[in-house]
Amino acid sequence: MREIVHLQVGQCGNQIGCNFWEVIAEEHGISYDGEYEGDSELQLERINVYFNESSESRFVPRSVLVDLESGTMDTIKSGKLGRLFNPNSFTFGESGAGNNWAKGYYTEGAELVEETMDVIRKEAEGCDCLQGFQVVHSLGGGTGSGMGTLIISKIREEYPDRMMCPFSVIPSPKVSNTVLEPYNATLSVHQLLDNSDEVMCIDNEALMNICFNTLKLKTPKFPDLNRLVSSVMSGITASLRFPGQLNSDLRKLAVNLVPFPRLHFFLIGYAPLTSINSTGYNSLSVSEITNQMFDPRNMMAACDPRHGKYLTASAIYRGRIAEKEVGDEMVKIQSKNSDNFIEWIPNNIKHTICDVPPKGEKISGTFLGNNTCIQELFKRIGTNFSLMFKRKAFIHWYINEGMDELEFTEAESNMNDIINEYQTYQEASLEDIFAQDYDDDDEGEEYDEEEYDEEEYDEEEGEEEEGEEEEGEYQEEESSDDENNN
Ligand SMILES: Nc1nc2c(ncn2[C@@H]2O[C@H](COP(=O)(O)OP(=O)(O)OP(=O)(O)O)[C@@H](O)[C@H]2O)c(=O)[nH]1
Ligand SMILES: [Mg+2]
Repeated sequence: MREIVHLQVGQCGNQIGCNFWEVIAEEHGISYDGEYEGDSELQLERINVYFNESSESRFVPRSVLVDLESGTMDTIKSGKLGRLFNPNSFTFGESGAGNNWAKGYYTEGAELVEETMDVIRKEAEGCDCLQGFQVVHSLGGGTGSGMGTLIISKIREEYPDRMMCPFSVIPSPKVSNTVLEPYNATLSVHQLLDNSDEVMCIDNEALMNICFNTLKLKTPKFPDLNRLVSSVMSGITASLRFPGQLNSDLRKLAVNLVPFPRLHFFLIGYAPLTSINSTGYNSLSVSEITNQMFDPRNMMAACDPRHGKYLTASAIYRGRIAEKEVGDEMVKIQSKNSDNFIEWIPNNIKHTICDVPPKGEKISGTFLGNNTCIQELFKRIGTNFSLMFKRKAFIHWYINEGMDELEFTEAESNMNDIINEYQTYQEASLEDIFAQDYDDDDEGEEYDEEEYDEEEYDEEEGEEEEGEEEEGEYQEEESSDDENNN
């Protein structure tokens, strides 16, 4: 089995993480006591991707829960999921990171990280064929961002060939008004650029907009935002958790979505978006679901895909849907928005169908896009970072934890670089690429470097995936068994 180790760090990470477990436990027929009470073989077929089966045939989430304050953990333990998690999978401190990334990365977090790594190692060692890690955390506070990215870098060191897939919550002044958030988020993005393979960007600003404008909630709270996140997380992971027409894993997802190693920050979306009261009342057609999925209003990052270009995209459908119907819709949406797709990556939308629909819906769609407009998100944070950093405001809090000011400068310029890279690819036309092939000496430097990286990346990912894509469905299903055995 291709197992995933899940981590949830800090308050936000733990709140969203628990929502995720609630949703997937229900989808797989697992009670909050860890007993199987389901009614379909499909629920158990790939259950090992996220759950360990204990000797008393209890199903236990392969989850590591971390926070620098104990309050979050106490709430979980006394809540409805309290008995679901393994008691040994909680690691926590007492003092918190007080919104300070440096406390999470360099001081308080560094003290706890070895204990956490022990728990992670134990989970990883228990796996038959670990495919990778997913981490849920916020980039705005101190623990999820600082300690979260510290854990990510430690995992990268120990498991360099496993996939790292963070679900990162991006701060917005519309949701919280902590002044240090642009610092914490920029320092985190600096880390995520190097140490992760695919980042699902969850932007609190967009979640808030969806709650106001689409769900018509007057005073949205975290549970409302988190319900949106758990729908999309359940959608993204559906093709990993259930057998489907195309079996999928974290690496295949990345191979198809990431054309250049640094450009791995995804726009995610979900359809149908319904408030809790109207779940189950609407039944949409595949065509309506598709249109909603590609609608900027359904995107969970406050960036407009019409301002950028899709390098790649992936659509995950759930429910009993015919392959042909989805294929037709994909062709339609791509030709309708052809200006929006980069011309030098042909066939850049992939789709998968998972037969099992989410609870309360007949069909649903989850969208993953690698769109150059994600730079708008980085610009929003980067601008606020620079405003404060110019005057060195609040820097002493970080320096006091032993951090060097140089790290701020590096993080700022790394963020600017990634913005420029997205912009360069957005503007690159087919002609530029051909012109560049013939013109090695001037101007080509940046592309050359990227091309080199890309080749290296392909090699690492192996030829198997590439071959599969071309050979189509049957091959893919067969070869996924091979993968399980290696
Ligand atoms: N969507 C969502 N965002 C949250 C939630 N809780 C906190 N946030 C956001 O996360 C950021 C604050 O991070 P937290 O996760 O509370 O902080 P932490 O990781 O516990 O770190 P410290 O408390 O500073 O040690 C802010 O941007 C909040 O808006 C949540 O349940 N859902
Ligand atoms: Mg906290």
